Amino acid sequence: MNSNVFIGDTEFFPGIGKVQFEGPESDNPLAFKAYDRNRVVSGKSMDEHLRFAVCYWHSFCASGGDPFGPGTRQYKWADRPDLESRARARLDAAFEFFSKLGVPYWCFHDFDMAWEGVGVADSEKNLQTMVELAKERQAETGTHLLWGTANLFSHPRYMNGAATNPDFAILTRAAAQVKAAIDATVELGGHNYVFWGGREGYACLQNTDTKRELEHLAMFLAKARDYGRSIGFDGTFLIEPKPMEPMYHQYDFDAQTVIGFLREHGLAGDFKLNIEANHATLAGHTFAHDLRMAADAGMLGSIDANRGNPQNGWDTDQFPTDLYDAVHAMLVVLEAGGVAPGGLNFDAKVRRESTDPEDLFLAHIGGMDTFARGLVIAERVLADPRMQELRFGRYSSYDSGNGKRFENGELSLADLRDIAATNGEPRQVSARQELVENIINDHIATGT
Ligand code: XUL
Ligand code: CO
Repeated sequence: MNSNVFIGDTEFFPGIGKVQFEGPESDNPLAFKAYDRNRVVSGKSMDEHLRFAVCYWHSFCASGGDPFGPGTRQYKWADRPDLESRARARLDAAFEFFSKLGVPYWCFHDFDMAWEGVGVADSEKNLQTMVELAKERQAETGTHLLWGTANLFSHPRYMNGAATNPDFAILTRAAAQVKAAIDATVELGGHNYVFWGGREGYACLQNTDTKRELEHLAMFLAKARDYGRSIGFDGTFLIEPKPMEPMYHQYDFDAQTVIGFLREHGLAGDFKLNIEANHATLAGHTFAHDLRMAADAGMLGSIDANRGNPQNGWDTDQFPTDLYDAVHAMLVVLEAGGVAPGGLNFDAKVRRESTDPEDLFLAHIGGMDTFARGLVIAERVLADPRMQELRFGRYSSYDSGNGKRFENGELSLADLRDIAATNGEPRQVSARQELVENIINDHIATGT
């Protein structure tokens, strides 16, 4: 990475230099306290484990608007006179930010990086213009693309869905966008391509042919996969589960729903899951639950790192600062052997009341330090023999004898009945949940 303080013709974050690791004793808010990129944890550097990415949409497009009022942040790139110069300045600001933060990856949607044209060809041209500039900026700063995606949910034409729209004409527009976004992802060397089906679902069950819509979705994904492979994309396709919002019900409800869908339609070889914390909690799970379900299926592809607000039920996309959550997430990631070629993308936005450019740095520094700490603590928890015993030791009755024969499929239901009848009432075995929780807290308290 070069040492330029800014990219292009303007410095968008003046007064802020490269963010450095200063360690736990530092009181500099613009320094990392825990994220020490080359520190080795569990045999790999923090960078290799964490693969942090900054998302384009929340950080450089959203200005803080909510359903009750407009944006609160004044972006320097927003006062450029036309759409193209605004998009170019925004991209320069983004790469200045990536470079100063020292983050290795970024992620984008087609129309947060570019702007939508008057038709398919015009939109493709706009995206291509921005891809060329992004390619230069990637090379100048050493930032890589974790994933690209197409926004198939904001434009009013997608109000009834994209790949699951009852109107074939809309599906073709979605296909055009996905084709161009895959082209852009490949051009920029992206490691993954994401599908988040925000409008793929329904608002009213009685006016929806759910069976046909799901078949259309599977066909659409298969054709996108075929196209990607045909142009040399060898990365992972990712589905990002979310149960609701904006739709009343979304088809990609949670990890297990998506795993079942991918297996049913023969897509499991090319597609994995991008698990987002706040989506898992919206589905009534914990973040770690959906990570574990994906990991158990061999389909943990990537992570959208954020958090919700326990007091309400929507997708607040807050920066992940909850250490307990991060420890539980990293326990799954470490056990799964990592998320590469995925990473940890901060799909998170600073609060509407956080209006200084510096807030964007503080938010990312906090998220990166939280996961770095989570990683170090998770390594210790996994290395604690008590934890292994408390989890895996519970299943020791299946390790030999009849338990093993059951696992091997050698015992019938009648055989199981006979074993039960001979053995009498099984002895009670405590699950020791409180001990598990206490041990994890002890490791957290030991620090990083
Ligand atoms: C929406 C969301 C999206 C996806 C990409 O809740 O998480 O930003 O990550 O489309
Ligand atoms: Co997301």
